[in-house]
Amino acid sequence: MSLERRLRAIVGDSHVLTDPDTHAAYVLDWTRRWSGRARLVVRPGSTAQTAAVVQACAADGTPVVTQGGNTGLVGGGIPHGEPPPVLLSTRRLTRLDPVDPVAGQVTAGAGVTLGRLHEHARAAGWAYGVDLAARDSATVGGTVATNAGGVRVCAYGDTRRQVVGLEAVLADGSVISHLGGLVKDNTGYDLTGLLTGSEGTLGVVTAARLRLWPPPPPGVTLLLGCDSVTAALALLPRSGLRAAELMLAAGVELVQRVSGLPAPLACAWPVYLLLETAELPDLPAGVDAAVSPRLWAYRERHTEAISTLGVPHKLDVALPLGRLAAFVEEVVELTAPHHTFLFGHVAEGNLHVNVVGPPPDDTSVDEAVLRLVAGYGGSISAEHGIGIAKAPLLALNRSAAEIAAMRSLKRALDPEGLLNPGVLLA
Ligand code: 2HG
Ligand code: ZN
Repeated sequence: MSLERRLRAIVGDSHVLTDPDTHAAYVLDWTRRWSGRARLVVRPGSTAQTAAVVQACAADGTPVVTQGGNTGLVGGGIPHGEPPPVLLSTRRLTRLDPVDPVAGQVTAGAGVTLGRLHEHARAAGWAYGVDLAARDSATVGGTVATNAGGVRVCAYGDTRRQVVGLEAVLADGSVISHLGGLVKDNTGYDLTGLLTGSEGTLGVVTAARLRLWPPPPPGVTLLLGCDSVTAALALLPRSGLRAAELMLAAGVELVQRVSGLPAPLACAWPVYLLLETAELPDLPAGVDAAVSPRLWAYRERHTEAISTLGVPHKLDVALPLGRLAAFVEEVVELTAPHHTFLFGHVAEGNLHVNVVGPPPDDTSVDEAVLRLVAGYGGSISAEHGIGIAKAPLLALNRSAAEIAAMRSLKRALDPEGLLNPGVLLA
């Protein structure tokens, strides 16, 4: 039986998309920088179907690229390479169990969006610790597979810190399931930890057991105008921080132009710091500040505003905080004369360097920026993952011994190299 017929038998005809005209939403990423071709798109509706799909693809020798909400920014969920892989969409894996009020945990399917998970947790008197602007499309599976960060890392940590256990399908179609919710469980290799952040290269995440938090009491959102990045860093409160986002004048002005929002403060500043804190922090006299939750729009609209200028080169990096200001100056110089926008989760030294100007397939600016980051002792991927975008540059951050160990793990769990080939390990 052909692979297509086999898959139709597993998931039903309406969940196997073979007409390339129906593939557009799956084979092009949000930024329009990464695109590819899929042999077909398959949308399993359960873990058992996912396992059968992976098994059928393995038997056929056809690679599988897994995709959640297609909000990734490093091409990790976009099909690539020859022969065209099967694209496995996890969006129908929408299991969402009742919140366990004793443990403060919930089990969610890979296809549940972060927005839905937040609502579900809130309705039960809890909060989920990962939040990001793409919350209504980004899925549990995608955020676990990429160990997504977002705007709450300074309060709750990254996705890895929320994951108590996982269910996943391995390359041979076997299912590993560890959803019991034990927070102390010292029984051998931490497969949950290994699969979290593995970007679909070691298995297909189908569900996760997630930690929840007591919802925080109402806080304050404030925007501060600053003379410099150094001045902004000095204003970071040492406690009670729920979010800390840095923006530069170019980005804030672009957001105003594109969205029609008014200037956020009495005058324009070179640097802006958006803070969410438990209570109003003590500020030095004379700081230009505004207080309102609506100020989030200036930050959350950066990504869409930048995309109106062209296809951005998105470089998600982290710097040691003490070297952040110097890096900002140097990277702006390095990327001139292109349009460069810098913003990000400053408490973790995480900057999003967005460069618009170079053609999408020209990687020279990407490489120059990432080499600069490595020279500063920084990370070439703070929260978006490696994907296909940064796979050739992994050695900037990881030693030959580390990469060899990663390759051994990949070979052990996916000997035929069927899962997300080319992602993470070039
Ligand atoms: C954010 O923080 C996302 O808004 C996207 O990580 C960053 O668009 C980007 O470069
Ligand atoms: Zn971010």
